[in-house]
Amino acid sequence: MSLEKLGWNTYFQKKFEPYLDKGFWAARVINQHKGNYIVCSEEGSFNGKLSGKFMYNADVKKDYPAVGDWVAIKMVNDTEAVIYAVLPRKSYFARKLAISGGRKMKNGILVGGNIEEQIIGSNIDTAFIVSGLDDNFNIGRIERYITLVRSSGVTPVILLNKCDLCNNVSDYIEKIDVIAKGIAVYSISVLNNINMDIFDKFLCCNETIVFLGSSGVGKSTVINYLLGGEILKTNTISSSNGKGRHTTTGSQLLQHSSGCTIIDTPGIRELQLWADEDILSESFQDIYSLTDQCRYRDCAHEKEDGCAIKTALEDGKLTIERFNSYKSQLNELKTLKDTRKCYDNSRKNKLNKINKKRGYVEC
Ligand SMILES: Nc1nc2c(ncn2[C@@H]2O[C@H](COP(=O)(O)OP(=O)(O)OP(=O)(O)O)[C@@H](O)[C@H]2O)c(=O)[nH]1
Ligand SMILES: [Mg+2]
Ligand SMILES: [Zn+2]
Repeated sequence: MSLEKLGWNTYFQKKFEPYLDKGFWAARVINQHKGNYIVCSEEGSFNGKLSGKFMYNADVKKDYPAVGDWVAIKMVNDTEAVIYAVLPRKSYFARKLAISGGRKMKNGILVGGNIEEQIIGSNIDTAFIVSGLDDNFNIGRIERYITLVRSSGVTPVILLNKCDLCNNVSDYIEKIDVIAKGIAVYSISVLNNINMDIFDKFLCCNETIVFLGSSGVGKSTVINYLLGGEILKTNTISSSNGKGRHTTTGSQLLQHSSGCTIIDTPGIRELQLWADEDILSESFQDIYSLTDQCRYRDCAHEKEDGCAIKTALEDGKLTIERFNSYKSQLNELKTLKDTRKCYDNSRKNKLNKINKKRGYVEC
């Protein structure tokens, strides 16, 4: 298997230089379950385990290999390898993950407890945000995925699947156009083979594409179609509540005959954002350009005279749903910033204590 067909390029080549001529091989993580990894290299696939030193140095979840990562390995035998390092990521998606008690949901945001970044997939070029044109359609959720993708510097593409179940597709596309200016939107039906040729331009050698979206929208079904076989498990939607059961339980990287790599991800029930507040100026460009026109710089967009947001809401140029989505994401990212600060401080204290015990001096 050539490394190029796994997505290798000059960026990773450069990052691999410290490992060259030292008996290391470059490999890509294609599957991960707890402490077990499957990695793929020029020599084939191996079950990978982390080296003792790696585990000793890894501090937070983000330090561990994730699907899509390039790693430096040494082979033990025909089937096993040891992972020594993760090469710096070109891009990655992370969501907020609760890692300890004391947390609760408040207005849809996870607050309290300790949190960490959980990586869903890495080294990605294009992200397909999939939504079903059935009961699943939720504009607020698509807006959250857009923020997630944009904050990773990856190109988003919106896929509205199951257009066979919908007779007013153009209404949905119009709704998307309002929230996703400049992002390509396609309606498809994988079961009825409608518009499936849109993928031709995305399946390029050396590129990595990922499918994101809630459970049951058809991510694995689309990937099976592209791969030309029933490679991934898919499932019918439970008839009682119209919601998909979680069929895919972990991210997985697959290879397409074009040389493109495709990552399938599990549906996320409540996507909790992990990003900096600044990213909202991209996801909500329309709102930011309105706020620039408010008379007062510190306008709270409530009762102030000369508030451009208020005028746009009255004129129907901005919908209240869109404005509420913006406020809720802003609130969530502000809360995340505060929680991260507390968490980083407590981690720093813990590390200092450990280092003192080991005899290191804090500088
Ligand atoms: N009507 C219709 N059903 C579809 C279409 N695409 C997928 N489905 C059905 O949607 C259901 C869920 O598909 P999956 O591919 O398992 O969904 P998923 O997004 O991978 O779900 P998770 O793995 O749980 O995240 C299956 O029963 C599919 O047959 C489509 O274009 N039209
Ligand atoms: Mg799936
Ligand atoms: Zn205002």
